Amino acid sequence: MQIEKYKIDELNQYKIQQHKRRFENVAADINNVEDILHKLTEFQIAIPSWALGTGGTRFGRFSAGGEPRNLEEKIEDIGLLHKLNNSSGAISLHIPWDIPSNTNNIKVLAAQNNLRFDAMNSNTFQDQPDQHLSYKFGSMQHVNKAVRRQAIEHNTDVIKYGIELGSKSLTVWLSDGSNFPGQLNFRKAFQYTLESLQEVYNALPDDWKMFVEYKAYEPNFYSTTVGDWGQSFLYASKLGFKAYTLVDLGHHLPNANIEQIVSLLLMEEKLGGFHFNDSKYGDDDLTVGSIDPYQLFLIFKELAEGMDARGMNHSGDLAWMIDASHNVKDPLEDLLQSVEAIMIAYAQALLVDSTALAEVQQLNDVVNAQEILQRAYRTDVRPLVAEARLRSGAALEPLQLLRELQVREILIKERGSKTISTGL
Ligand code: LRH
Ligand code: MN
Repeated sequence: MQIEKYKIDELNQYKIQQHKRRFENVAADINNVEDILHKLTEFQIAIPSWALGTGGTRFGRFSAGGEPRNLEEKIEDIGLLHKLNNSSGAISLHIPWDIPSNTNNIKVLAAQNNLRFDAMNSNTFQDQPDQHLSYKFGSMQHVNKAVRRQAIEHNTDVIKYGIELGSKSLTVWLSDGSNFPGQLNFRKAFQYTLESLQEVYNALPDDWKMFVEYKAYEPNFYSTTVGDWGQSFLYASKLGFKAYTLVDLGHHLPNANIEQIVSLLLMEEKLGGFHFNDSKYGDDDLTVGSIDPYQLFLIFKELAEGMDARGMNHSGDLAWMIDASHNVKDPLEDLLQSVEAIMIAYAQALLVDSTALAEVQQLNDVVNAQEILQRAYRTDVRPLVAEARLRSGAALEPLQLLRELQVREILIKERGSKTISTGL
């Protein structure tokens, strides 16, 4: 399904007076508004190919209908999101869920939808029907060298798909770990995993990056072999300059200070990118900013400050990806809300007066430090984010337009109400 440009212009025309009033009102107090709008327009977030259908839990899955039946339809759905907000200009594939049937056709279709291929994701957390050896007791940590070999070969195959598609990075998330004390020799598991990752690292093209994604628990519930930022940092440091850590917001133990982790990984030049989502308890994969938008703001404040400290390019030097699943929301509406929440947190972070903050920190003026942060956080930056969309030809109100155009109803007519998309 395509959204015609005139449909976007039509709704924008209807909303323009109200928007201009709100934009001029907030812009009046911002001296670097053009710089902020430029940064917002440049900022592109990759959409996970595995999040265009409804997710589920072991207790149930409730299909939304009209779900993409293949990679082509997933690219069309992300193209549709990108048309609406012009901030979703990349797709992150998961192999083997998204093996391209015809690479050239897939590249042409992605280009027609102004999409590039972000990080490729390998999968050694499930056994495939034609698979020789099981990953039941892990993949790269496995005591059996042949299983580790199988996992290494899968990852090098994923790199090959990525090279053909124009991707420049590989995300390795290993579900490896143990469920019971005594089940695993932690040192051997680490060494086997490091040796295996090293072989995959050595297969990377020169201009590629490898992201080592950590996670505290699930599916293993006693130990995880890449279980926290420290372990991921250790692997990435031992592997080489092309290896980085990847921060999935839902992969921390309760009350972890993620913004502090981000600031240190960035300082150590080992922060590769993000899987944005939100959570109240575990790896809930909820809509970004739906549970703790203040934490998201604090993370972006550390990102903006840390990247500026190193003269980094905000949009291109880190990998910005969403990793969420949708149990009760329409996947497209959920993703539009997630992108909006990320853009809002980024815009608020760009409003932080970092010079004034540094001064009050030097004075240990704790009260004013909070005032400076919350002045930015409490600024309604939605008109700035909307103005950036307007200037880049997208919709002032993407979610409203998606609903008014009855996109889900049309997709159900085109694809059927029972289609199930590959993914979690
Ligand atoms: C693991 C994870 C990983 C993906 C998977 C879909 O929880 O975050 O990034 O491979 O979700
Ligand atoms: Mn993830």
